Amino acid sequence: MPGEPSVESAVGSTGRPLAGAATTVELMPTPLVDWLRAQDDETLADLLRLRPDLAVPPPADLTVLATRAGIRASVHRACDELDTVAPTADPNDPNPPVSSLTVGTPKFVSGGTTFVGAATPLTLVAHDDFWRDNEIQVDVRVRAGSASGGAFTTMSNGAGISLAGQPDGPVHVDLQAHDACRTEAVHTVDLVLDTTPPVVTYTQPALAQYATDQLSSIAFTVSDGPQGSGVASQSVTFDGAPATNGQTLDMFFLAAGLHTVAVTAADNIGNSATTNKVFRVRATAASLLNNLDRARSLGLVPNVQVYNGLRDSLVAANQSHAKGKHPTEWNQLGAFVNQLLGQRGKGIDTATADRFIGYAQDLITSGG
Ligand SMILES: [Ca+2]
Ligand SMILES: [Ca+2]
Repeated sequence: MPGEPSVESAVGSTGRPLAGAATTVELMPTPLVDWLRAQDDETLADLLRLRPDLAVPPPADLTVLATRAGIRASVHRACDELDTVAPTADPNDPNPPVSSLTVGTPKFVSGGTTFVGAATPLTLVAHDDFWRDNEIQVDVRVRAGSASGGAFTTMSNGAGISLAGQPDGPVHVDLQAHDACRTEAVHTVDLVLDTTPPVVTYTQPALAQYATDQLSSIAFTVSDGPQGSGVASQSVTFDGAPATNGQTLDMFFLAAGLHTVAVTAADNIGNSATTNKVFRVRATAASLLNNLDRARSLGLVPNVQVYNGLRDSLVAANQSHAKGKHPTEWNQLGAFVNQLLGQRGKGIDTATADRFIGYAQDLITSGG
């Protein structure tokens, strides 16, 4: 407007403000009233013929005319009639608006790449040196991957952009702000959408079922994939208790039945998932015999008569198993259970006896 400062911001080749660039403010070199005074009568007559709104009521002088021509409604009326492809250089509105995208949280920036999640707010922000923010609109186009082209959608300044339905990976948001007079050059904000938690791959335990004399371990890798924001955290539990990657799983110390390794991993956007690995521990007549010998060597069966009695039952059960005489095998395992019930806490450690009782009962119940 005449007499008011015009603001000229340093801009890059794309039309976007250069981050950190100095902004210079200077007075318009020629106020509109001076420009009007410099025109001949014919030019002024042309102006009033093209802009009849400036002539009603008749302006008292050129100062009134200049003031009237500089009010917002008047500039709007003038610009509405412009060819938007080649707008004229209206001195009241010399610059197009400048738009950008405000990226909320969760957000993760790494190596110049901005990762966002499904819930990350993306908000249009546009400013102009003549028009108010609510008088600016922004044309928006979202492209996934290497897609090009597509239609723009005109949105209100301050509106949110949704990436719903876009696949994970690179997403490009094309922006073009426009006010009543000027249109910004299209520019692009590059994002990477990450809505997927890291993937857990178990290498151990590898089997669905282990005998009670076997060993395994907890071994896994976690990856967020080539386009993911990266693994931010990971933790593992075994049967609900804290565990570690690489930890040995010694079935001798585990109860019969199902056991669960659970790895919880989150990426840098906060996508998190827990991946379970479930396996069963089940005795065989042979593994029970090995378990008993190991318990003896560990000092858990201090009474040698008790050890020999238990061992006789298991040797008999193994022989029946080898002959395919399973009902006889189960009877001998039943005798083993009764011996344990009679000696638990006496001739054999209580916890070990209870675990062996569970092994034998599970074996009988499963018909193994
Ligand atoms: Ca403008
Ligand atoms: Ca991810």
